[in-house]
Amino acid sequence: MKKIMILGADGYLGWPCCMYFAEKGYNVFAVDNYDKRMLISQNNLKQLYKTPKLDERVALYNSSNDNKIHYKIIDVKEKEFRNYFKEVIPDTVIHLAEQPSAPYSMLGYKEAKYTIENNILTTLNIADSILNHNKECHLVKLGTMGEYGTPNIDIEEGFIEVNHKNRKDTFLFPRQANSLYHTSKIMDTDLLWFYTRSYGLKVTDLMQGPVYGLLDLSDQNDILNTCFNYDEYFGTVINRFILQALIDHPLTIYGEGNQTRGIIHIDDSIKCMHLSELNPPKSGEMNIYNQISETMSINQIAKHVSEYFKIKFNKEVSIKFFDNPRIEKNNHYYNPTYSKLNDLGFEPQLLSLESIDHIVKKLLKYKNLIDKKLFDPQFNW
Ligand code: USQ
Repeated sequence: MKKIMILGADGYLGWPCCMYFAEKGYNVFAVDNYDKRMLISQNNLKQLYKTPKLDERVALYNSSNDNKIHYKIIDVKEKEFRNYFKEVIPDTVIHLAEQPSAPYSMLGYKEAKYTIENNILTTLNIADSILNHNKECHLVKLGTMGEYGTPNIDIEEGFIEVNHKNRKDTFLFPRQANSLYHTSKIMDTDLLWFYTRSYGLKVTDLMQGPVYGLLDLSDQNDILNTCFNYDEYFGTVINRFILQALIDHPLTIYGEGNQTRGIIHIDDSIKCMHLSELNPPKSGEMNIYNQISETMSINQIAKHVSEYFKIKFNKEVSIKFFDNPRIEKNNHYYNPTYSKLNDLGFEPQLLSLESIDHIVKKLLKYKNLIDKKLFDPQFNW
């Protein structure tokens, strides 16, 4: 059995990833240190429903599945991680153990420092553990489309060939992000590119857009659902809009709503990680994939959500435009290339009435738990 270590296993993507890879017959080693739970409680936020901690989830999962998940509660940037890596010697590491919120990283120096330290030092510790204990290990690292920002040229998949004064070379595509969180991801990419070209590591860096939805594993018990954030820090735009519409709260569009992003359903996100796992680069090469299913402006997302609620519930969804609390371009060119995962067999599901319906059906029973105080943005950066 192939050994896969999933870091950040208690998170929105991490836990479904553990179940998915276990179902596919991998030997799964789940790692987390509960930092995300700590950040949520420290900032008086909450998730839509409570989820059992990783140790309980693993016990629950293992009680009804033959392929058992292993787990360890440790901090990926510390020495215990290196020891665990040495003990397991994984074939693949999926690195999701980062502070994932752009607004959180911009709150102040403490939050910026936490984000930069956590995100860079986890990545460094993983790269160095691979280098010292199993150079054949494939690192699949979650990056973000936000690393590129919104340049006024087409965005390539990771690299660009530059022709300068009659000489040519290939470089990482220019990156210029809008938050310190996104900037920490740029630093990760640089660090991993260094390890790849200098020491021959095998790295896949996934430039993912905002994710939405809940994973659909056929026999998944509700208690094994992934966590669901909808606050202004840890909730992503589509998940927030769906919950807002469910309780007749206006959709919170920041700025004019013309900012455009690449989006992806959580099922697709995990399928792409699997495809990446199955197609490691050669030693010394770095695969960079733009992991999105389609691009859409925030206004278009709001339109899809509104149309769904009109058709299914005969509800008029209202919209409230806020002065953008973020520093980001409101109107911009956006044309990313995203074909490499499709070449590997990825068939994206798009945001549609059906996909929204699927999410709404899963979340409807939690409607009374939605706290509308978490919707309007309170923090400007
Ligand atoms: N937005 C609204 N209204 C809201 C929330 C967001 O208009 O209520 C807008 C934001 O201004 C932004 C866009 O929606 O332009 C996306 O915001 P988001 O909160 O959904 O996503 P973001 O902060 O960019 O970060 C999320 C994840 C992060 C991941 C990133 C991918 O939290 O971990 O890396 O999506 S990307 O956006 O491509 O960089």
